[in-house]
Amino acid sequence: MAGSIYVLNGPSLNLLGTREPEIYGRATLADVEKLCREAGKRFGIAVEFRQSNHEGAIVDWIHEAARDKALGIIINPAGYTTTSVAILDAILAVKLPVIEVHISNIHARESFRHHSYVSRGARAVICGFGVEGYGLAIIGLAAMVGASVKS
Ligand code: CA2
Repeated sequence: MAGSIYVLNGPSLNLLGTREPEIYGRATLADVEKLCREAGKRFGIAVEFRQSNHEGAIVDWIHEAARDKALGIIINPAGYTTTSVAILDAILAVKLPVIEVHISNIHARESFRHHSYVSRGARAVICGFGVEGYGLAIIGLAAMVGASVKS
C-alpha cells in the first residue's frame, strides 16, 4: 500500500442506516467503511476507519494520523461541525490535508448547520452526495497527494 488515510466519523454516525433514512439514506456505517476501503484500494491506499461519540477521541485520532504519517484525513464531524474549536485546532496543528464530508446538504437544512468550524482547516468540503461523498473525498484526497489508480 502507498500509505494510509484516516476516515473519522463523529457522534451518532454509528446509527447510520437505522434512523432518519429520508435524510441520511439506508447505508450503515459498516457499508461506508466497505465503500472507503474499496475506494482506497483503487489507489493502493489503506484506510483507518473510526467513529466516536467523544470529541477528545477525535482530537486524539487527528494527532495519531500525523504521528503515523498518514497521507490525509477525511472527517465527518457530525454534530461537532458547528461547535468544535478543539477539532479545528487539532486539524490546524497537524498540517495534513483534511477533507470534510457531510452526507446531507447542510446548506439546505436548518441555519445552525450552515457554519462549520472545521471548514476553516479543511482543504475541501463535500456535502449532499449521501454516503457516496466519502468515495468522492477519497478520490479527491488521492489527487491532492499525487496517488494514482493502481492497475
Ligand atoms: O450530513 C451529515 O453528514 C451531518 O454531518 C450529520 C450530522 C449532522 O449533525 C450534521 O449537521 C450533518 C448528524 C449525524 C447523526 O447521525 C445520525 C445518523 C443516522 C440517524 C441519526 C443520526
